[in-house]
Amino acid sequence: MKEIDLAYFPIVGRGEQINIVCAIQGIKVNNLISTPMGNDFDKDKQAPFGTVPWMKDQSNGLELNDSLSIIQYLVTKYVGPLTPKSSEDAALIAMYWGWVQDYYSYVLSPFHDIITDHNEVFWRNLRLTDTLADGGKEKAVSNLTELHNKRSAYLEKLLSNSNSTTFLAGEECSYADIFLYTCVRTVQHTPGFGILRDACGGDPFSNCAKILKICDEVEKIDKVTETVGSKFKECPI
Ligand SMILES: N[C@@H](CCC(=O)N[C@@H](CS)C(=O)NCC(=O)O)C(=O)O
Repeated sequence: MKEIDLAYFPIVGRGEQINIVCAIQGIKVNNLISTPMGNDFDKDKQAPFGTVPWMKDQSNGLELNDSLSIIQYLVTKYVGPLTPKSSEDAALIAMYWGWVQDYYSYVLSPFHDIITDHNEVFWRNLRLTDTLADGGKEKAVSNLTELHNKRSAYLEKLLSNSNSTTFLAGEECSYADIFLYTCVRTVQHTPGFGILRDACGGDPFSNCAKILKICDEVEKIDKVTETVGSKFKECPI
């Protein structure tokens, strides 16, 4: 039985990459909407770290509460197109996924606080004090826009300098490409990230031809577009 319960929020965030990975690997997903946005799952009581994504494998009861551990488990346990072909590939894919995870944590997540008007100081790692304390929302948007430009330029430069491959770690799409894709399209299309698009005068990735090309390649995979549907336009973030 290839079936998991997956608790997350009704946003693209860190959850949609897992839905896409499952669709490609042929794993059925029972989506649970977590508090505070739904009542299928209480992240503060049921997730050991108090965060989502959280998953439970129906076949063996394994519970995981971290997105990288979830994805690596799924592509290793349930062999399919996204299973790395060698130890070297596995390491490179995890490294590129790590770039996206950092970009998410340091750029997208603080933007979420601004977009959703979140003002609880101890929400996560005092990040509100990093981005909002000195100068308020306007300064925070300007700082985060600069950080977005810096972080995306590093990846773009690496991709431009390295041998040109279709995807991040070679000729085959990996779970890192999928997370890159969901984050880039979130920034380009979701209503909430209009704030970053405005700050950039249009597409925040317009100077990132290599990154955009990879996203276009990911989008050619039917299971990706079938899974995502119209979420980039409909989800707030
Ligand atoms: N390292 C974790 C980070 C998880 C995380 O911060 N999740 C956010 C949503 S994307 C969350 O649960 N925020 C609510 C909270 O921290 O209470 C992962 O990648 O799974």
